[in-house]
Formats: sequence, C-alpha cells, structure tokens
Amino acid sequence: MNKTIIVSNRLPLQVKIENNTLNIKPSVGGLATGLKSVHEEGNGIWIGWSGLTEEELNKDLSNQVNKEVTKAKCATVPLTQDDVDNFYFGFSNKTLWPLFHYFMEYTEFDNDQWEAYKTVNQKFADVVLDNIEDGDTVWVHDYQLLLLPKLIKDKKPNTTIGFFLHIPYPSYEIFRTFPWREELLHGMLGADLLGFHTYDYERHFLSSVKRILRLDVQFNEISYLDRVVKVDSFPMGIDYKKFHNAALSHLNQSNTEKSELQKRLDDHIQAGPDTKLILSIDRMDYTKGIPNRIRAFEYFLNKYPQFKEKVRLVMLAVPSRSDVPQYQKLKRETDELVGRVNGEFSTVSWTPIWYFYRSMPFDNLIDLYTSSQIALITPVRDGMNLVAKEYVATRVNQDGVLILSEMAGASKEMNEALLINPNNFEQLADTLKHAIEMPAEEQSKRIKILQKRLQRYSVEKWAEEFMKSLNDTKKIGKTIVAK
Ligand code: ADQ
Repeated sequence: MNKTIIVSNRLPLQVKIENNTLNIKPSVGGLATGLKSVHEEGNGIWIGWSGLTEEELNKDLSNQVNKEVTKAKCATVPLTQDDVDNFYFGFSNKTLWPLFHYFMEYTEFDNDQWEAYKTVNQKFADVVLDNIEDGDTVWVHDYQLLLLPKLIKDKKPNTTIGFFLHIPYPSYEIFRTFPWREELLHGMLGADLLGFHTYDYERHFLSSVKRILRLDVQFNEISYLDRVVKVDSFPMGIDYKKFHNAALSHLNQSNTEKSELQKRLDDHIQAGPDTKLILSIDRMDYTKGIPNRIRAFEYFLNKYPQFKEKVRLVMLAVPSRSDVPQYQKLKRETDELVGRVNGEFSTVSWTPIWYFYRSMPFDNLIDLYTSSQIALITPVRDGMNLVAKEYVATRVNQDGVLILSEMAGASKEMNEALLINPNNFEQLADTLKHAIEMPAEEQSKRIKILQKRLQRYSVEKWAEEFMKSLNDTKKIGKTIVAK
C-alpha cells in the first residue's frame, strides 16, 4: 500500500539528553496537530532532524534515538554541528529568512553557506529515498528544504510531491536579487503542487517563474518539462477546539486552581472599571515588529495620557535563534525600549509594560489570551501568524478586540480585526484608542464572525485540503502524459 512521507526540518518530537539518558516527547505545535491524521494513516512516516547533532550523540545514544524515533513512525536525518551552523543558522536564517521577509539589509549571500544548504538538502533526500517506494506521496515543508522536491523527483519520477511554504514568498523584485535564483526555482518545481498561505505569495511565485525561467503559466498551472505543476493558496488554521476548550475550562477555575500569573493578571483587571490589558506574543524575531510596537505604545501614551495607569501592554517574547547577530541586536533594542518606556511612565502603582522574555507553558499562554481585552499583533512581515487566530479562538465570551498588521498573511482572512500598518504610529495609537473604547456589541459581532471562520478552516482542514489537492494532481499529471 502506498504511503505518505512528511518531511520538515525538525521532527514533531522533542529529543533531549539529560544526565546521559534520552528524553523524547511529542511536540505540541500546530503543524504536528494538523498533520497528525496524515502521519498516522497506514505506513506514513515523518522525516526530519532530531535536534541533536552527530557530535552530541555517541553510538549508544544514536541507536536509542533511532529506536525511539522509529516507534514514533519517524526517521532522522543525521546532521553535524557544521551542517547546523551553515545550513540552519547560516543559509536558512541569514539568507532565505531575511530575504523572503523583505529584510534585504540583513540578507547575506555566502557561497559556502549555499553549498552547505545544497549538501543538507541532499542529506534529507537520501533519507527520503531510503524510505520511499514507487507511488508514494511526499509532503515537504518550508524554506529550509526548497531544493528537496527536485532531488526526490529526479530519482523517483513516479512520486507525487507536495511542498508548502510557511513564510511569505517575496515579490519578483526582491527574489530576483538572489544569486542562485534559477536553481532554487527548479528545486521547488520538482513538486507537483506548491502551496502558500495567501494568494499574494502564490502570485509572487508565479511571477518569478514566468520572468526568471520564462515558463508558460496558465492561471495557476505551470507547464514544466513533461508535467504540470499546480500552485495554490492554503491559509493555515489552528487547532481551534484545543484553544477554545482550554479557555472554557479556564473560566471555571477556582481561586486555588489559578496560576500565580493569572492572579496577577486578575489584580490588574480588577484595579478599576476601565483598566485593560493589551497582549502581544511572538518569537523574538525582527519580522514581528516588536520595537515598532513599543514605540507606537509610547506614542499612544503621550497622545492619549488619559489611559495612563489604566492600560498595560503584556508582551511575551519567546527566545529564538539567539546565535544569530541580528537577533541579539533585536533583544538589546527591545530591552532598552522597554526600559525607556517603563522608566518614563511608571508610577508607584503601575508599570506600563510587562515584558517576559521566555517560553511559557500552554496553561500560561491561555491565562494571557483569556485575560487580555486587546491583542496587538504588529509584524512587519509574517507568513500567516497563528497567535492572532489563537487569541480569537480563546474569546469564549465573544468579547475582545484584535488589532492586526496588514503585513501578516492572517489579515487576508481576518477582515473583522482592526487592520493597521505597523509603521504608522499615528494610526496605531488611534486604533488602540478605538479598541479600548469599542462597545461590547461591536466586539461581539466581529469576534463571532472571526470565530466561525476559524472553526471551519482549522489546521486539520488545512491539511486535508492540501492532501486532496495533491491527490488531484495525480489525475492532472496523467491527462497531460496521455495527450
Ligand atoms: P512563527 O514565526 O513561529 O511561525 P506563529 O504563526 O505566530 O509564528 O506561531 C507561533 C506559535 O508558537 C503559536 O502557535 C503560539 O501559540 C506558539 N507560542 C508562542 N509563544 C509560545 C510560548 N511562550 N510557549 C509555547 N508556545 C508558544 C511560522 C511563520 C508564521 C506561520 C507559521 C505557520 O513565521 O508566519 O504562521 O510558521 O505556518
């Protein structure tokens, strides 16, 4: 029986060595949830890196990892520290990530790192080829593996290959600056179906294919060699029930069950009739617009001083890629800005910004989501942004206001949010005031429509639609060959 192979940079497992013993847990991220049914079906297998380098694993540990990983229907791609430095921290995060998010000034074009990127994509291909049989389907994920579809297709032309990009695809004018642009596009075109979060990313990709490779594009289909490659948008959803149900059970918590964080959040909310919490949650990444948000909040407090001592920005930033210099710079800048705003406005009984730089357990995330009357999500570029969707899913009383950057893919499906340009502080300050003063009926009207849409297009549905479309490409492929 044919199977589906999922490939992503990391496995859906957290693998750690503690006191020379192995600790493996399933990860709880949205992607793992969405792909669960695809992964569990038949002999499905998930291929990726375990998170431990070859140097960290002695023979004994390595055998143990393989045994445990096989039990979880996974297979690991062995990566050395050099691979991780040059392929992951290097080319993936110093070239592709900034370029695809329009950060040209952060983008490095380094030939050695490009070579490492090719080498590691080949390592992934080797593991896929070891596990593949004729007629299998492969679903490849994200910007770390853009060359993989072709590497598989060249060796196994009868494989049906899907690719999904989780980050934006930039406009042609940005992509054309990339030195290895033809090779990268050919790598992607090894797939039979290419999926993006939004129609705009899809359009940008088709434009690059037309103008760089001069291929014939009809609507959303590309004639490529003896095949047709289909391109489409699949906006990723969330595990709606998980967030909604967690928020529901949260409402019924007794005082003794409440976390310390929840108690402090309650203190703020109960301090007065018009006190509000404004929430932001992101990985500490320069694409997420964290400094902009703090500056805009400062501007807001100056423009509308009546809200001093009433509103508080609760900002959770999760450490990320802290080995990359731009991320270290961002951390310093954020620390300084938070210090400046708190220093300028704090009173004995009020601190305008509560800033957490850490990862938090799921229950605390729910504390934050359910306690905040406003979510302020201001990325300067974001493929989708799931936090915006999670916030809406937790609003079980249909109250709350989402302020969302129009630069996030999620804004395309969330018109009922208050959409803003994250570089326009004037607009941001006025929108914050609007959100704080929004009547309950209007909040409810907006949240209800958003919830209905999110409920319908969950992450499971997203995976199902992609797989359905991928299976349909098999039929299209056959028609072309028959012509
Ligand atoms: P990310 O850039 O990581 O994802 P996002 O979509 O916001 O951004 O997802 C973050 C996820 O991490 C959310 O599900 C959130 O709940 C979780 N999270 C945040 N803080 C946490 C914490 N402290 N502890 C535990 N979990 C936390 C990339 C792209 C996005 C795209 C996604 C999915 O950059 O644009 O939406 O992939 O395709």
